[in-house]
Amino acid sequence: LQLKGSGAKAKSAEFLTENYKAFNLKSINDLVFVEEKVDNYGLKNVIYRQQHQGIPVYDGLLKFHFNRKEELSSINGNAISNIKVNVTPDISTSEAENIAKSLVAKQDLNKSNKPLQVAKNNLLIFPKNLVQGGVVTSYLAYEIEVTNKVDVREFLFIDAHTGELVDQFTGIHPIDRKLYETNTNAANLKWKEGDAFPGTLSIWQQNEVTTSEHVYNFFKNAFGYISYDAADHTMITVNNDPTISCPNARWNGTYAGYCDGTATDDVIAHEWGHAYTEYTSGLIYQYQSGALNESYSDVWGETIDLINNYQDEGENLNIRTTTACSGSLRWKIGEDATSFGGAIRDMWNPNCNGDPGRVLDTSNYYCGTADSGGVHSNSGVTNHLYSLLADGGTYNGYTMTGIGFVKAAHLWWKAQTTYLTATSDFANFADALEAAANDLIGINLQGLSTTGTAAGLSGQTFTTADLQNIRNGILAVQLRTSPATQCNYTPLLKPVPDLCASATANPLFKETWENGLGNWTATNIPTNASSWEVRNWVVKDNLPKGRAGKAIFAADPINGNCTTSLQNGILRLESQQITIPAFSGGKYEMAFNHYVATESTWDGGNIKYSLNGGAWTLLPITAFTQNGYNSTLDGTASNDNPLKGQRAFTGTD
Ligand SMILES: [Ca+2]
Ligand SMILES: [Ca+2]
Ligand SMILES: [Ca+2]
Ligand SMILES: [Ca+2]
Ligand SMILES: [Zn+2]
Repeated sequence: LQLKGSGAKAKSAEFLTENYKAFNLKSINDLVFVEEKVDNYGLKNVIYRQQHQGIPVYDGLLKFHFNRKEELSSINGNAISNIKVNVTPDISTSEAENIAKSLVAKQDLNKSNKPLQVAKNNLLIFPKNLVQGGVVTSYLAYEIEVTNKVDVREFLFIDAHTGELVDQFTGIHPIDRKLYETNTNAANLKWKEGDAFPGTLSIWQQNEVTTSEHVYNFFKNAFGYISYDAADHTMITVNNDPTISCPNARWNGTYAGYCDGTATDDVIAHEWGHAYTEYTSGLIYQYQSGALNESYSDVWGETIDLINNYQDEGENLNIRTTTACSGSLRWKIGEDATSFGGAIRDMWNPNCNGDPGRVLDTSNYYCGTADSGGVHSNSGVTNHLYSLLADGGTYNGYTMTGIGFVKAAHLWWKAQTTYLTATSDFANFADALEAAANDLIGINLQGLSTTGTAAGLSGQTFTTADLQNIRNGILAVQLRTSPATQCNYTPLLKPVPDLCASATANPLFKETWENGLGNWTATNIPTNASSWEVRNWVVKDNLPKGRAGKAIFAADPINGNCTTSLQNGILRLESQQITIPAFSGGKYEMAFNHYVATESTWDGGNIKYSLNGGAWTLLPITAFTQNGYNSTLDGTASNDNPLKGQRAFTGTD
């Protein structure tokens, strides 16, 4: 897309003039320019607001993002279609305010008993259910902020025709922590925000409550990112979680759980790090993506440990200049976790715990499938890079000058939030780090703090010299070097010869997806319909590996969990009936291009056929002449995939 306009604002206007219909809008006049601004990293954004007959639409914002060259790189936000409301109110502004105040007065929120007042009142179009999901219905409503300036700050949306409450949410955003013992049953709640601290909490429980706050403050102060979902989610901890095989700790998508004796500040910040990763890059937990996921957790865990002035009494935390494993505890993970019996990983010298310090560290780089493809070992490679860049050092013939924690943390954060995707590997990470460092050149970075007080601007900025440092580090730990040779990996799908001319000239059936779903039938078959998030097959033209044409795609998302939000089921795609003529000789062959990236052995796909209306039967592995099913889906009780135990294409290259 070539935009001719000069500058971000002109380019956005040009884009909208040509493409406003893509947002389901009837007229270009439904969008008004709001502002052009520069973000905290200095990159330009242009914002438009949607209106309906001159009335602004609540959160009807479209945001245009520009890179440093002021090229349009992405657009996000909301455009609400199908607004059908009478825009002349029947209720006056003051009537609506009185309704709002009397509603809040009845809600038992005003603990401080200070007088309620209206701080804001806007007439707007309110799209109800935009946040909750489901069918969005638009209302003409007054948005009224009712506050007592102490402990009440509520946003109410009052229907401007009927005076009914359409929606309400709070504007009070304190950190919200909860601590449970053994499970999240209400009776086992041991501590919640506002309770006396430490009260009767054990040292491990205290660590969990305190470090959760450090984590919350760290991301908020440095990156303006509020709790792990960027929406101030309650941070729930379960101590002594009996469902964990001890000694261990984990983030399960809902809460951080610990065995007794594992909850030290670095381990706790590590577990929360998984939650932040889940909501930002979404790195999957497998092979190098999983190792990166693990490494991000160690990076946040140890950074927070080293700056939080907590659980550090009497420890030698000096910068390390040799590969010695003893002496300084700097860069050790879990050094205070009594049940681990010592540190479980070492970021400065991963070899101290049998983990690789670079990709071609053949005696320590893990190639197998255990531990999700070595996520807790191979994390050593990028852990090592972080420690080398933060503190400086020489390794593998390259010298890095220390850039310190402020720059290192911002570099890792920018890479994770802007560039990494669910399946990024070390080579992608190398690209991400270089791009992120480029983005951050010349920007005054926010300092680091784990307290309730932000550090403020650090005065530290990335320079082109840092970029060279980062490149040296990437070379030192060999991020762009594939482990495929040393690990003897063969690809899931091997290159195959082109089809012969006679096979392509006159096929009995052919599908290119150029006309969408066509005569195919796509269905969701959830095992548990109530928690299943519907995801449909979609025709895509941006295909993996730069392949031309179109394909039909079904996502294998990592949302849900294995207990309360089951996402197991089948995305089924059935062709029309294909009539096969009765040739007297030769054989029938089917060829298809495909790409697979699923959680290896848990999720996957296969082909079933029905002959003359008979039962659906798995196309057997023996029928394939090329690239048959690469594996079998886990058939044990721990796999709740309805296809469990079947041959399938599973995993990813
Ligand atoms: Ca420590
Ligand atoms: Ca500490
Ligand atoms: Ca310590
Ligand atoms: Ca530590
Ligand atoms: Zn972890």
